[in-house]
Amino acid sequence: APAPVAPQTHAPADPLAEQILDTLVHRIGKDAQAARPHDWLAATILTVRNDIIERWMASTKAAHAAGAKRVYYLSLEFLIGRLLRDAIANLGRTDEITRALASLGVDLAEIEEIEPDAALGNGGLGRLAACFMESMATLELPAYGYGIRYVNGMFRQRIDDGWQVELPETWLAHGNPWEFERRESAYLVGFGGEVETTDAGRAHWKPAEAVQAIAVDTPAVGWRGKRVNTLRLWTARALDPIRLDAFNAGDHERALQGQVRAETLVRVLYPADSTPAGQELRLRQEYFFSSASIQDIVRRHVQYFGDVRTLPDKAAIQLNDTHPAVSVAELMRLLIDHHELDFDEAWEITKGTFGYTNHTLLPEALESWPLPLFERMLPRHMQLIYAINARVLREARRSGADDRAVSTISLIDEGGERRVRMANLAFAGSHSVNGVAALHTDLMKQTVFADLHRLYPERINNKTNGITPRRWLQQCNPGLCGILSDVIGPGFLDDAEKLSELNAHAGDAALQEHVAGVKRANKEALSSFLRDRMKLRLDPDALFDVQIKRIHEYKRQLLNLVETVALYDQIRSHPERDWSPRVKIFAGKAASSYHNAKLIIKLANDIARRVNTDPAVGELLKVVFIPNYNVSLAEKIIPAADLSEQISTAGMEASGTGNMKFALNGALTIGTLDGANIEIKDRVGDENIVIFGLTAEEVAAKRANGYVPRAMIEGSRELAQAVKAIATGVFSPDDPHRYRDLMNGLYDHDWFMVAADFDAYHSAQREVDRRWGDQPGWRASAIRNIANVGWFSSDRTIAEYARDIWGVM
Ligand code: DL6
Repeated sequence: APAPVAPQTHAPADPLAEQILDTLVHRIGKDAQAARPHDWLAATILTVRNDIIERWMASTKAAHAAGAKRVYYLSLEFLIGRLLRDAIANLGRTDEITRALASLGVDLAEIEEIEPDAALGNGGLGRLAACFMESMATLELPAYGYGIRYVNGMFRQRIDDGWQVELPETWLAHGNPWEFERRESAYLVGFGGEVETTDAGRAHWKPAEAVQAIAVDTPAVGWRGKRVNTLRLWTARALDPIRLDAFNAGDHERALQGQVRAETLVRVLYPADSTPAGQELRLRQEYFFSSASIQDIVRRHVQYFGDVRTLPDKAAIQLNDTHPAVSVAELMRLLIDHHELDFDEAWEITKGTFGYTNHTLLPEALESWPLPLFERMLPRHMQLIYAINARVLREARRSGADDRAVSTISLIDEGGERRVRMANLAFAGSHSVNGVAALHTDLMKQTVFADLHRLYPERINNKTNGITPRRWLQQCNPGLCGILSDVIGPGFLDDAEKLSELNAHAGDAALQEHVAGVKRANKEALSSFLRDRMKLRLDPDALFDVQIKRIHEYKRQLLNLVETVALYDQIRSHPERDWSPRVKIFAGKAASSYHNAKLIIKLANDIARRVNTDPAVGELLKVVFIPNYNVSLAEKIIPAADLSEQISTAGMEASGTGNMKFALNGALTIGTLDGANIEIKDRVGDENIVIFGLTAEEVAAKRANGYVPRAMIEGSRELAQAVKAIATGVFSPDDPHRYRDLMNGLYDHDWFMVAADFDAYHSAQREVDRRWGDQPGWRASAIRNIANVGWFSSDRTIAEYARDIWGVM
């Protein structure tokens, strides 16, 4: 535990310091002498919160008074990370709070570091939702995020002997001063049971089981505190938290069973990320949060506007991937069974209200549920899905679709075990379906949604992702931000596209020197953090080459590792060459059931152990796998990166958002023509990015025409040697066969084209070495990256959603 902060004994003169002290005493119940850092953190948050609450209430009132249309962003993940720094920076109060705390003998930076990282997401999709919350408040849109308040969230990753170990994340252990439980906003969510027909001929669902969803609200503060929106996360409670009859009869477990079952719903974020979930609990979670959210939205609408039929005029609901797709059926159920609308009218309202964002084309990640499971858990929804399907298929037939097209459009997958296709449900029930980068959107039209696109050609549109420049530049890289302000003025803080004014200064030697100075300071800070945490010594003058993201075969950490082995070999064979020292940094979590991803983590650690202790390479090459990648860690690593690895198999990374964060912090990208890399390249220019490898089209053609990876491997000396070294246990002498199957996979099928892209990647890395050797050129490129990626601000993305999909701007 962190040591107690040395207390200041005299009374502070600063009124804000007095407020913090007062909060410490009266809300936390400690005095300055007894307070530990966590107490100071809570007291600071509670004090700042007062300011936020006032703005929050004003924002809500203003939206009501204006009768404004509201945006509802439904997402099973919100990877919000820490909130204190974000909130006070957006309120413009960082200096004032730093001073007040200092007068109390407390260091703001120190207490910020102990704020738990709210890890309520897997990766890009969840972090995007968090950036969107901030941008929606910044653009002053009345918006709510809806999700689940996971008690443990994403697992905490520990690395034991190189292997990933998953531990529960206890982010709520010290309480959560940011949240407000709203007991009055509680809804019943049913499961199972049967559907009866009433005397009036209406369907009446009688669930076998019900839990209570209770709202827990967290404020989302926009830039300059102009607006504060609500992130409403649901927690679950049993209707009867303790069955006293059972308890008194001595059956204590049965007495508490209902509560345990309810709590299970909100315990962990199902750690599936592009791998098959297939678990009943996941479907229960999806319905639980969708039902509570839709009930809340409809209740609010009826309360303020009276007539449920005006819903599309006053509410825009965005489905963040298919996880909340059951909301389409839930809204239909409420409109038909509770508000007594007929099917046609309900269907028009539903389509007018929903928008759906697709985030992946990986077939295994396109959610579908076994029909018997779905029907057992949600019998009324199943009836409605059949009715929706009948309507959609009629429209398809009328438009001339043949049997093949009808079977891919169907909401029910009839090939093999019958399954409910959630993407088709979301597509059918939405007036807008968007991809998250230009290539991804094109591929949506050409592949998974080709037939649905032919049927509803107006529906698919692109909204290239973005990131909030507040967290990903201003807060994580204050040094760089200060320099940019000095050169082009602070206008870019309000409009990130103004960063382009830097282009005129990219060749300025003094600016290059300053930007490089900040980068070096950030690399020193990261090195010192890693020295404390991992007992590792890194050379801040080396090229910091970084790949941090979820571990997945399509993201190709393996390509990077195989190339690292090839480089290691070459350095040893040719020590006389002029190698630029490199630090290869990896971090990321693997889904707990994803064998190969976990093996790739072990491989990174095995390579690190061997390379880092080999005197033949000395400081020329170091390999680091940093455990427990999360938002806070990204905030430390990204500002220190020189090179950003965005090397997915073309056509497989929907967008990527890490690519944008690195470029904004002055790293050059080495990447494939995939996802948003393409749009980054278009903006920063070919000479400021290093692109390599097959295009999406070439990957598809290779797969279709019988790709033979063995021939590729045997045809490349570097690749063959590296693969052989890994396969024969050079890096795993304790278990020489550990990587045999992983390497055989490259020989036999190599679905992710590691072998096919290896030579191109290896040459691209030598091109990176060449550019790094020309430091003025590298620095100018770094500045051009910063200057030209302002467009990737999530403010721009949200403005496009608001204008084109939600109709609120
Ligand atoms: O759109 C956010 C993010 C993209 O940047 C990544 O490219 C993409 O892989 C990720 N998709 C998912 C898919 N999960 N599901 N379902 O996380 O979305």
